[in-house]
Amino acid sequence: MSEYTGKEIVVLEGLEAVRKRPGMYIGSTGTRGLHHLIWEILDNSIDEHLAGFCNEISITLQKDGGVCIEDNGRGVPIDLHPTKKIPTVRVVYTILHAGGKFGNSAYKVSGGLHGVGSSVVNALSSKMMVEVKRDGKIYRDEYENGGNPVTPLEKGMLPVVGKCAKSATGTKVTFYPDEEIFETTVFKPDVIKKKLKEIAFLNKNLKLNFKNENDGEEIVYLEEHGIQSFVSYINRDASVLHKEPIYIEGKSGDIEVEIAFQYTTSFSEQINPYCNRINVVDGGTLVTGFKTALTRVMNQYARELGVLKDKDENFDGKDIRNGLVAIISIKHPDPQFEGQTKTKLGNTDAKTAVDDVFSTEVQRYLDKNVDILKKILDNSLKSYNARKASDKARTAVLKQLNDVDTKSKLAACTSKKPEECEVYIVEGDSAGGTVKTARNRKTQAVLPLRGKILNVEKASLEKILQNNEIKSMIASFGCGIGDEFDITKLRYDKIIILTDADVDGAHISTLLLTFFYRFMPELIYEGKVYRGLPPLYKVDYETTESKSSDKAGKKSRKKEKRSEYIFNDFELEKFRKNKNNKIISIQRYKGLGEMDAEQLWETTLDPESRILAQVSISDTVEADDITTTLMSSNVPPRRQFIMDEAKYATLDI
Ligand code: 28F
Repeated sequence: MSEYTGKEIVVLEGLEAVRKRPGMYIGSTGTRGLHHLIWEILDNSIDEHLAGFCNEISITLQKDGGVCIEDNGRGVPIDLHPTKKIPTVRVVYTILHAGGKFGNSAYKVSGGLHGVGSSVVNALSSKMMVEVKRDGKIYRDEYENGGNPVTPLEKGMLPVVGKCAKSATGTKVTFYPDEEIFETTVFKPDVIKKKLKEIAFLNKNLKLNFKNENDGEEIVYLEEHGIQSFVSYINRDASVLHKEPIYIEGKSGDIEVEIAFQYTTSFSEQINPYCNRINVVDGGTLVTGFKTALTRVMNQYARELGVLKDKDENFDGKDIRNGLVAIISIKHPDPQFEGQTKTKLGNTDAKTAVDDVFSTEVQRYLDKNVDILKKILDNSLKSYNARKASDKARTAVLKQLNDVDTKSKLAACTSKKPEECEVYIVEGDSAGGTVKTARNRKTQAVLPLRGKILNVEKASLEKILQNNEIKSMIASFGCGIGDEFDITKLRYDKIIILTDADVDGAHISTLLLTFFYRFMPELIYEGKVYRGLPPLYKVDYETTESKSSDKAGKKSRKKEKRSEYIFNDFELEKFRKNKNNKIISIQRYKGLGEMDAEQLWETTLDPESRILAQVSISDTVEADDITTTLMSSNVPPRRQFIMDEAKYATLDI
């Protein structure tokens, strides 16, 4: 693009590339990629908010399948672009990499794709409209079939399509995702609402209006207290050590730091770091700075207040973070995102900045709130003591593990090649027995669990390590636990949880997932954990439908008796509505125990015909949300969740 070659060619060269390889720009052409389109447009409005010119954004899902996003910022400039000789707004929307985020001081702190977003969305849309309000006039540009401009220019300028108040500036974008590109063009309101809630927490006082024209739903997201409310929200069902999350803010050099944190009575820690509103899930320097400062400051207080005596060792960072829920949000002028997924912050100055701001401000706060300080130190001391005790217990347990291995109820498989082996964790001894008979002994191991699993959210590490079911799992997986966990030692390629398709089963399965998530999270991140989905019904029926193997045109009208396994109520309903089938009997499986070995093999064990749902965590907030919701002592949300989960397990196949 070193010389001016005519706008059409430039447009096609840039945007064609996006249409050819959409995955490179938005990740995928599935639901995730589809929603990325909204995030890209939204990012531009948020940048305008960060620059200080926009405090309201509206997002509308239209009946006709389009999405409309409007902000009250300055409006994308409509003047003639100095080198491209077309209106700047058209440059922004039709030329890849056009955008003002490089070297523009107003855009110093911003996330996203550095402005390539708008043109990428245009490239992947069958139709797009942009309306800009500036200087009391409304301008409009329109594009079709992947970003081709269809609005004639008047002396190189966009036509004015209306008037507005001079103060009413802003940008409105409406787009229709291209059905030729996307596997689906149906947006999920829940995904969008969750994102908007997060955006509201991270941008206090930014008003976000959501409207779904398909069902009339309208929601306003506005968080006056930003990340402080975010922490309250995460802890909404947890029991907390102090009522309000502590809020810290400050600046160190060019870097703005905001931290909100609150202690709960649980045994886990959760730190969600954001840099320029981007969730850096793998942490990095900003998290290191926070942890270092917190450990130093708290140990200092513990000495001053005599919580730790001269002879005592310092608190470990982990002791101090037990039960901690924190959001760290920094704004950095030049963030370096590292790692394969670019989700780790690398800037060393971010560590110093967070440490500086946090240690100064948290001391200022805690000096005034000694009651809270004491509660935190007491909490640290408890986990310090528990750790000392469990270090001993852990060594003892790890020593015992080989012992457990031979004694446990694990029915091992004969193959020793992890890549072909799987272990079924089965609810109950009786179902376990059937699975043992039915399985492929070479590659399928079975670990029956008795009764309920310990709720690890509510128990100390010492207790957890004494629990027999948990010991058997650690021993059979072979890869240790917690800090000593080593996934390369895992003996199985798949860990398959097999429970009854009822509420109890869903509960057990969630307790198991909590255990994995807390102590062996890599298992989940690496996609090793699955849920086996046993059928709910067996239907015997008579059918007049011809078999697919029949010769074309020669439909056999002969009645035939057949039977079929059905995995959920929705499928059963569909089956009932099929006029060709006359149902003779429906057997409802109340549990795995009701199936014989052959049925169990066919429906749940045979890799050719079984249905497995891979357990994934795409987002730590959500995962933790689930575990905290479940494990809190507050009963109603827990029950609701288990029911939802049970529904999910039978429906989402
Ligand atoms: C619904 C989507 O995209 N909003 C945007 C602005 C405002 C400016 C801008 C955007 C200037 C030179 C590119 C206005 N006035 N909403 C949006 N609002 N882009 S995108 O500038 C873009 C750069 O090249 C803007 C003064 N400066 C910036």
